[in-house]
Amino acid sequence: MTDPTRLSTIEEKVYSGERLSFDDGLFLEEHVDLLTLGRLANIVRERKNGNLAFYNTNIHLNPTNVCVYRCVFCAFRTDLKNERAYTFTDDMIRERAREAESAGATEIHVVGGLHHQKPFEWYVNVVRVIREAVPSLHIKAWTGVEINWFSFLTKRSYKSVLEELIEAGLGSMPGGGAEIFDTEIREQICEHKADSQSWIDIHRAAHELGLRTNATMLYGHLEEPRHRIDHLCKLRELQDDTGGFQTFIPLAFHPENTGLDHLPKPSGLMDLKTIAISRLMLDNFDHIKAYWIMLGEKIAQTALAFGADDLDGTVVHELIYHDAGAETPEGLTVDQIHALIQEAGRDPVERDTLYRKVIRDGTKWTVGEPLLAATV
Ligand code: V47
Ligand code: SF4
Repeated sequence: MTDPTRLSTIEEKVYSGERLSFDDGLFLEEHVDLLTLGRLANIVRERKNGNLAFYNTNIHLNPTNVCVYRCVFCAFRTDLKNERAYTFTDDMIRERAREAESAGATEIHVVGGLHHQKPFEWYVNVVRVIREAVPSLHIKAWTGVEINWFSFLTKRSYKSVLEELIEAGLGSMPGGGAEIFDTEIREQICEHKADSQSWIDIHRAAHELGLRTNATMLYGHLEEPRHRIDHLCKLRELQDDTGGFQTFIPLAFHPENTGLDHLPKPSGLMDLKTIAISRLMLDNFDHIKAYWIMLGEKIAQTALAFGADDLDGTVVHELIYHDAGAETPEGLTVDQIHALIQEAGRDPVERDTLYRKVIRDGTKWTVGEPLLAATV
């Protein structure tokens, strides 16, 4: 049963902008109903971002699905010799970048598998080819897991690998690969890939080089509430040190075609609860993203009242979740995104990767000043 005194202490903290503890987070997970969570998260969401709801016009590129790792939650990866295996050529990469340009995209989001036979130079080249084909496109590429792999391949430091990628045109890093930081759960779902400390060290190194990055958390598989709260506290600690994270994206697990396909998909209630608790715990993150591709348009739209202020974008050519059974369309148009946001009573703002307002004039676009979230 909910302890009313405990809840009112937490409410007081939220009203006054005081940080919630690990135990507060666990209490919210285990004892507080969804509508109370939503009401509290909405206070923080509106304090930071008012009535704005952001989206981004972007395109995805997953240049290969061949991967040396075998994360049990992944339906995207394949073996080198499998008939599903593919690897993009330079021409295919160029074509995708030009397609992004003609669709008016401001960002290309690049992640993929860790190919058994491709050296670090191949990954640098992916960035360089995009940069040369369409210099105006912001390249958000390679997760912490990929940077860890590059460092392993080259025997060079994270910093040195990142510097070379920045030189080739890397603009920021996506938040993938964080999964769940708890060691026991991580060993069960992705035993061999970068461990939690490496993921954290890589994002720290990126922030120190001036790169902005995102952070994610994969939920709804084997983890328990305490693992989710632990994950959020660790991200909050790093953000205290560097301030380099832009957005947090809770990723709902899609079991279809994975080694965990006996598990049910997280419920809508769990999706909204996780968004709300993330908003409440991550007091030093400006933005919480409801990634509509994974949540579906209906939950993503509702999430705008439960702590989220961003829907990601008009995401086309997304494979990772569609391979794992996502039934959402591969892309939404700007009109569709606007309609979703406006129906939720929010004001749509197109942002670029670095949260600057995008100003469009026919087929041309420029960016304005950064849309700064209020600090609590
Ligand atoms: O790290 C893989 C997840 C992530 C499944 O930074 C799965 O803006 C659910 O991080 N069910 C990669 N999730 C994608 C990612 C991302 C997505 C959108 C925006 C941003 C951003 C980052 O996808 C992986 C893993 O956690 N994933 N398989 C699955 N079956
Ligand atoms: Fe490979 Fe990434 Fe899939 Fe893990 S989640 S198997 S690292 S593609």
